[in-house]
Amino acid sequence: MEEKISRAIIQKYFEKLQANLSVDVVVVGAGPSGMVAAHDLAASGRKVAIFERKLAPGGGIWGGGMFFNEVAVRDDAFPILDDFGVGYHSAGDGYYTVDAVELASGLIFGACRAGASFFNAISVEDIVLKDERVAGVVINWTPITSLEMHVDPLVITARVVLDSTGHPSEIAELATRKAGIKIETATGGIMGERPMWVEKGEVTTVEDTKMLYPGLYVSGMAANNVSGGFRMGPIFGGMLKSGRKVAELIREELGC
Ligand code: 48F
Repeated sequence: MEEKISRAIIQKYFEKLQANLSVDVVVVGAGPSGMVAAHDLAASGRKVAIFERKLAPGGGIWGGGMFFNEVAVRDDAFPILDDFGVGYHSAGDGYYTVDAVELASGLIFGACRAGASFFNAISVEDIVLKDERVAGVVINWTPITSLEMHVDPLVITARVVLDSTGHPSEIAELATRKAGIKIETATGGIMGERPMWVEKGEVTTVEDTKMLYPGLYVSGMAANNVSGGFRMGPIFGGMLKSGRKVAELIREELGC
């Protein structure tokens, strides 16, 4: 019995990893924008692998606002919440609250059920850059990185990589710093997130969701950081809509 359980887990995990060595889309970061994008792309038949540094996917959702585990949305988020079966409750003045745990778990389950493969506790530590195109990611177990063990990584190739790493926009940062490439912003580099302005931030997050360089897209707070957008705190409509928009852009490129 003991051996069977271990064998089943090892076999299934390695099947999953091998099946995802080359994919249509790598999503880096399982926050709200990345998970909506992973869901939409997988639902339209694309092969999607999502790598998350932490043990639990969900990014900044779980903590709500300052650990109060509720987040806010406006009615423009309803179509996406409805797709995932996540509920919302009127708070008056056109604002609604969503239980942070229901939102995080709903997005995780929705993306899994649509066919996206989750790989948690794995960090993306570099990109593959070939012939002036981002062509994949370099991965390693998060504990290896955090314990500074000298262990070489492995590589996942992809037609498209999505940077949905949140505030630090880690993949765009790597691409500009290590590869010296110019990305699709006003300066050609990372402009840095601006202070809190909720109304503006909700809009700029979606506007700045785009292709940054051949093979590299950006969504969510990473899009804000890259293009100098405003932060918006625990309101999540912009994140969800950014994920949906980037999936549409990628679908257009991949022709599906
Ligand atoms: O930050 P995060 O939740 O992404 P998001 O979709 O949403 C932002 C909101 O949660 C919130 C907000 C709303 O107004 O401001 O902050 O932009 O999730 C990003 C995820 O990416 C993971 C990280 O652990 C988090 O779960 N991540 C970051 N860098 C890497 C990574 C990396 N190099 N490799 C793998 N995962």
